Amino acid sequence: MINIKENAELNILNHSCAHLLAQAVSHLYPHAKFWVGPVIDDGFYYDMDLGEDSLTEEDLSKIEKEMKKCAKDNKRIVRKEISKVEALEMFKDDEYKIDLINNMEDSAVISCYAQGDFTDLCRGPHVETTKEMKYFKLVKHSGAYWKGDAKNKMLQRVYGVCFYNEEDLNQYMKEIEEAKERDHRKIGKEQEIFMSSQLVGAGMPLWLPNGAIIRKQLENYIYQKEQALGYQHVYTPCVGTKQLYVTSGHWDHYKENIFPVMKVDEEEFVLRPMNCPHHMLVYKNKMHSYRDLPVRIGEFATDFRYEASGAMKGLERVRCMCQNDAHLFVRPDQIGEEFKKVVNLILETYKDFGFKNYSFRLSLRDKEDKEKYFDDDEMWDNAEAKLRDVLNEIGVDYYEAKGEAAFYGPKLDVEVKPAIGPEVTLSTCQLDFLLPRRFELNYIDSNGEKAVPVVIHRAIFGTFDRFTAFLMEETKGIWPLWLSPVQVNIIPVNSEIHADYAHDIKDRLVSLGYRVNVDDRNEKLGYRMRESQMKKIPVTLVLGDNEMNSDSVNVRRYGKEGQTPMKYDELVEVLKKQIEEKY
Ligand code: TSB
Ligand code: ZN
Repeated sequence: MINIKENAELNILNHSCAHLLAQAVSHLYPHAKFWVGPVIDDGFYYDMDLGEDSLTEEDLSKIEKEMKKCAKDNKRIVRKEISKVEALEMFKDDEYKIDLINNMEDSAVISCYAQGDFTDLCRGPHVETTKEMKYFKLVKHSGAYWKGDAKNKMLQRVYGVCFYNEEDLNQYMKEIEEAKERDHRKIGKEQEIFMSSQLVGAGMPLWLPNGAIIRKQLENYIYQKEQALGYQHVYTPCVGTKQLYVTSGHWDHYKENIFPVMKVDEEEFVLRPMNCPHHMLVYKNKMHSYRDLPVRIGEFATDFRYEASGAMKGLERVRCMCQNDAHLFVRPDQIGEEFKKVVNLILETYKDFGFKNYSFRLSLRDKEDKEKYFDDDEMWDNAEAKLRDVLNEIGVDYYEAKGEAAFYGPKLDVEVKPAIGPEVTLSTCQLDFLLPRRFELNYIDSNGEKAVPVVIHRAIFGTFDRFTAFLMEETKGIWPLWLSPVQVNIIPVNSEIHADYAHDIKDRLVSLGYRVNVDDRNEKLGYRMRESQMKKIPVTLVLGDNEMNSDSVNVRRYGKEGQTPMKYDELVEVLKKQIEEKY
């Protein structure tokens, strides 16, 4: 989808359209007051205070009509520059504008834009006349707290988008519809993958049986990969003392994301936001020689993070999550090699899942930010250069982002774009010279001296939560055979005559580990076949007399035309191959 904010012309057009929206609203709701109306990646919005009124879908159509009228009026959009004193006088009845103006410097020259009977504060620029806004649409509305703070008044936010021609608008609206269809929150509900309940708490997802099957497959997949790479998996508690996080430095650098302290007897506990401290202690549990390194400690670890209430989103951003985490304890001379192995594991995994739309971000420190990042320029420069070297050696495309590093070191993040909303990080691989020192970790080097290991924090799936969310959107809920909650749906042509045979096939497949359903309801064959397609079950078997008498099945693969007859033994081979190929 085109990024409107980054397209210079569309940016101006959409910004102008936000004013057109405000003008129309001021006609229909004379008491309306306006906060801000910025351009965003997918159009624009305007936050407004409509007093007691709250908007409905119908209201949006009415506002759109009024916007068309205002556009047709073809008023010139005129820029005026005024002083702060004049601005305060001009908007004296509008507490929102007064708030904006008060935040400007006394000597500021303030610009406003007038179109017909409507004037708004704005930096501009704008298109020249209202008539230029012809092809627009109000997309949706929602509530939004003033300044994003839940303690403030809830305003109405109206979203819209504007283009220079009808085709672009139609194409865009089509893409929005498609994005809504593959939104993991929609698929997750339809396919009973996860739910949430206010009684449990916002951002605390409950994985339903279908979701649990998928998650188990993901766990098995990555566990096997990690085993093969020499990882050792552990189980550690999802709480820790406050002191543990003071020691690690998270208390100073990450406190706003940690759930409040729980006092038990004389001890202070927190729900853990990260697993690094636990794994540091696992490493420290015994002596290590330089020959033992790397030591790779892995865990599917539940974490809790305080995420702002407006930021939570299905499984993508939650407060209770499970990381596919590992901490790799390496010698300095092993950093490059080990980092490379992680990047290759990411690439291999993404290939297996068929992901194509992702980008590597090398997240570096901001040299000026001495508060967030520990002060050791040489160490940072070395670490950053090392990651850069490996990426160049592997030959993957990446971009650099200043100020995105963790407080303990630079990292490589893999960014993906969800169906709806801004990019998020999926995989991450982070270099850390700090925590091993804070936990006083060591190993005996080749000279018999104590040396400090370097830690690589890495999560290939990120969290199972976010990975599954992204997977749902990438597959559009059409699961490959190995992940599908139901893999094979068996339909006996006659639900009495062929039912025993259907159940026999089911039992045989189940004994091989397949997830199988028999649909022997007394419904028409065509109806049951259609339903199997609608549920996107990868393999449908249709069994009639011929099949029953020859230990055969008739196979229909989801998304493919026609049916293929084959012997049961052949089916087993085909299924096995498709699972191996992750088809
Ligand atoms: C990799 N200590 C490291 C770990 O060893 C760590 O916690 N890194 S992290 O903070 O970047 O988190 C790891 C991954 O968790 C992120 O890359 C992201 O994919 C995922 N994640 C982070 N916050 C959330 C959240 N609120 N909901 C779902 N997933 C999240
Ligand atoms: Zn970590």
